[in-house]
Amino acid sequence: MALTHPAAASADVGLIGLAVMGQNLALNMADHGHQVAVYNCTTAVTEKFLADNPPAVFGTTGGGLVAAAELKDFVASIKRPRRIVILVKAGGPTDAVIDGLTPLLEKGDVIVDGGNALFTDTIRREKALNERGLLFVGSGVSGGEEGARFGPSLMPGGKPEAWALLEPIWKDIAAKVDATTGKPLMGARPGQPVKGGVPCTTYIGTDGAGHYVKMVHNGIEYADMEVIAEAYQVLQSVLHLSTADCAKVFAEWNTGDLDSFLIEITADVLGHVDPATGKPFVEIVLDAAGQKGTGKWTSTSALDLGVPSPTIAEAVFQRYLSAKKEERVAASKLIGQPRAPAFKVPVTVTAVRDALYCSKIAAYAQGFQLMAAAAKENHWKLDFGAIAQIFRGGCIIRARFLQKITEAYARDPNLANLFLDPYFAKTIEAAEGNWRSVVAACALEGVPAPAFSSALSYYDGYRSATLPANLIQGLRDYFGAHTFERVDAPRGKFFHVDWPDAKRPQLDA
Ligand code: NBP
Repeated sequence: MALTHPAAASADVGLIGLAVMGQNLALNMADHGHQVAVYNCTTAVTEKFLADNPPAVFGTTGGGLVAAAELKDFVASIKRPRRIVILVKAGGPTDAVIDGLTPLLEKGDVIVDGGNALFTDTIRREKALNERGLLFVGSGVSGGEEGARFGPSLMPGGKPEAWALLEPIWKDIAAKVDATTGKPLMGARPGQPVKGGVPCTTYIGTDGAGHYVKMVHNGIEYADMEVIAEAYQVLQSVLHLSTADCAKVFAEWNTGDLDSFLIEITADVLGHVDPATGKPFVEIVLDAAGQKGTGKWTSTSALDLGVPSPTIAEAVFQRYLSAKKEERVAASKLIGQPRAPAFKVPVTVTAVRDALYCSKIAAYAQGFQLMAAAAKENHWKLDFGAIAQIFRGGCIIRARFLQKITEAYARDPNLANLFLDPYFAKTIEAAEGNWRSVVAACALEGVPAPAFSSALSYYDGYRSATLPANLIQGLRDYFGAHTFERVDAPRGKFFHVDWPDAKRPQLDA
């Protein structure tokens, strides 16, 4: 289907990048009554997209698609001030699209980057575009293909005047949740607008705030998936459940506090049978996890800001370890199986559930502490209750328990850590014994559970009035004269001991 010239200034919004996310977001906007001008670098992709989605698809919604083969015709077809959403590969491709677009735009137009950009890139791009009189929004888009099509969670950052231009469309297309319960709401059929409800989008903050929050969302997602994978491994390796029985356990868990998209699809994936072999699908999938880098970015940011986020980082490291498949296979032959433990710690399915839930709370506690530190560093005013609420619908980490986070920040907007909120404190108190039993059983039986155990150590470290860092300070003062503070002197006053010189050269070596 050859593309014709669209009428000048006829489209409400433009969208560049017709891969998975772009196509689905364009259809979502059209479903909500918007005329969407679309453009893709490879024109054949645009032609096929239009052919696959003729005007009849949108019926009487008033929405639809127009397309141009040339970027200048695409730009001319959009009403001013123009709103142009970019959904292309993050990094170089995003810069290339912005560079091509900028000379064609006019003062007051807004570019919206919906890709997974690194927040520092977003800050740089916004500054450069603002200097040219253009507006820029870096918006996290979560929910994958299905979310983009029927309601994603959207995390926009930029100038308030840029958000004001984007807000009506973003609120139309975002997932919706019930205002009181936070439960996701559905339309009468997929694609049909939801009546009422709170849209899963809110203004996050200036410049890179939206992409920062999306990055931490992804870091939490890594941890969430790792703790689910560890629960599956404990069910298999410690409790010796079949894959089909594991699927049933996850389906059961999905009816309680763990009710979430990821637990629901875990039951589906574990229950799926490979048609070619008749085996459970997961048993034919190679155990080498991939990644696209947002978990690493989150962990790097945690290291940069000095915020302990071990469970998120462990999730990233465990993916790296999983990817070393051949080395692990060789090591398993050389090192062999763990020795039989001197004693056993009894573990139940409920104990595994508790370990999963507590570890998940720890990962979210880390993610929210990280966002708080970044907000301070970057002068963003983040509303954590609202952020937890926009995660309730549309996105990959959507979960019933996020409502508890919203409620926790309603009780105390300055909450230092989720562990300090009465609901979470009580929940962990009730489940702590089971959490410890699972971690102990894994250690005794040689089953790796790095997220479960690092989350527990993080919890124990956080609630410890004293840690052995006094010894670390003593050692640092010994070999490097790094000084130390005293427990019986005011904070910020530093001391040093003249250690015996004789031993210092040996330690330095
Ligand atoms: P991809 O990330 O696979 O990007 C493909 C798109 O980028 C195509 O439209 C391609 O055009 C375009 N593109 C490339 Br590659 N280089 C280009 C260039 N130099 N100039 C212009 N266009 C270029 O697509 P996606 O999976 O739909 O993701 C889009 C964005 O959304 C990414 O930033 C991604 O990280 C983010 N995201 C993805 C998901 C998800 O579940 N997939 C979820 C949330 C966010 P072509 O057709 O001409 O090659």
